[in-house]
Amino acid sequence: MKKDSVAKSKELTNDIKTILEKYELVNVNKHDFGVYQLSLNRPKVLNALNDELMRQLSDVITLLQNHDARCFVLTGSQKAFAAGGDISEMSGKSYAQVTEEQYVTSIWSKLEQRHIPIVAAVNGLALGGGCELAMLCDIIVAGYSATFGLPEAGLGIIPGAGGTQRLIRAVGKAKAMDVILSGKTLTAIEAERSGLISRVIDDDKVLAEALYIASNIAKRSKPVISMAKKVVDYAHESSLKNGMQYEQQNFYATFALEDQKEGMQAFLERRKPNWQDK
Ligand code: DAK
Repeated sequence: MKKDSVAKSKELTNDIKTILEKYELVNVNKHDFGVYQLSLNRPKVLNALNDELMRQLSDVITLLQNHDARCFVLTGSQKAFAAGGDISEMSGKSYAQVTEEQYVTSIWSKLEQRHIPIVAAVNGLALGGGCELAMLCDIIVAGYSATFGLPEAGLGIIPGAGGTQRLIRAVGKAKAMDVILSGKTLTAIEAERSGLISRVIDDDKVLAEALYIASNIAKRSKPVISMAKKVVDYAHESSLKNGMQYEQQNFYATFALEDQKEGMQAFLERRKPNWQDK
C-alpha cells in the first residue's frame, strides 16, 4: 500500500486555535488535505463519555465542518477509545430526569447528522457508549488488541445510543444478541470478520492507517463524498430512526428500575450487583 500521501501535520491558524483551546476534553490536530484528528481526552476515566465531553465533541465537529474540514479521524488512547457513558454521571438519574432532559440524545443526534465522514481509530476498549460512538462513525479501523462490547445490561440498563440498532445491522442477530445479552466482547479480529469494522492493524499503526484513509477521502470531491455517505447511510439506516426511538424509550425506562440504581452503584463501589428484578 502506498503511504506517500498520508496526511501530514499542519499548524492550526491562530483564529481557529484560540477557539479550539477552550475545548479541553477534545484535542484537535490538523493534517494535510483538510483532515482533522480529534482525540478524546479524559484519560483518568478511560475516556468515559460524560455530557460535557459529548457536547465539546459535537461543537468541535460543527465548528470544523463549517470551516475547512473534509474528513475527521476520531481516536482515544492506547488503553481506551472510550469505556462507555460516564457511569458516575448516570447513576443517580431518575426516569423523570432522563426523559425530561432527553438525556444526551440531542447531542448524539447532532453528531449523526453531520455530512463530513469520520474514521474511527480504535485502540483498547470500545465499550458501551464508546462502541456506540465508534459505530456512529463511518469507517472503523482498530488495533489487534482492541475490544468491542456493549456491557450495559450488566449495569441494569440497555444500550441507549444506537447500540441495539447499529450492532445488529453490522453483525447480524446472533452475534448482536450474544454481545448485548451475555456481555460477550468482540476482539478486533472477530469484529472485522463479522463486518463491524473495516480494517485490523498493528496497534501502533492504527492512527496512521486512519489518517491515510481520511486523506484519501479528503482528496475526493467534497459534495460527492457527502452524497455517497448520505446514500450509503440511507441504505443502511432507512429503518434506523424508528428503531432508535424505540431503543431510547426503553433505555430511559430502565431508569425507572431499582436494578439500574443497583447495577451502577455496584460498579462505583467495585462490587457485584445484587439484582432485585424490579
Ligand atoms: N464511567 C465512569 N467511569 C469509568 C468508566 C465509565 N464507563 N469506565 C471506567 N471508569 C473509571 C473507573 O471508575 C476508574 O476510575 P477511578 O476509580 O480510578 O477514579 C478509571 O476509569 C479506571 O478504570 P478501572 O480502574 O476500572 O480500570 P480497569 O482497567 O481495571 O477496568 C474496565 C477497565 C473498562 C473493564 C472497567 O473500568 C469497566 O468495566 N468500566 C465500565 C464499562 C462499562 O460498563 N461501560 C458501559 C457504561 S454504560 C446514551 C448515550 C450513551 C450511553 C447511554 C445513552 N444516549 C444518547 C441516550 C452509554 C451508556 C454506557 O456506556
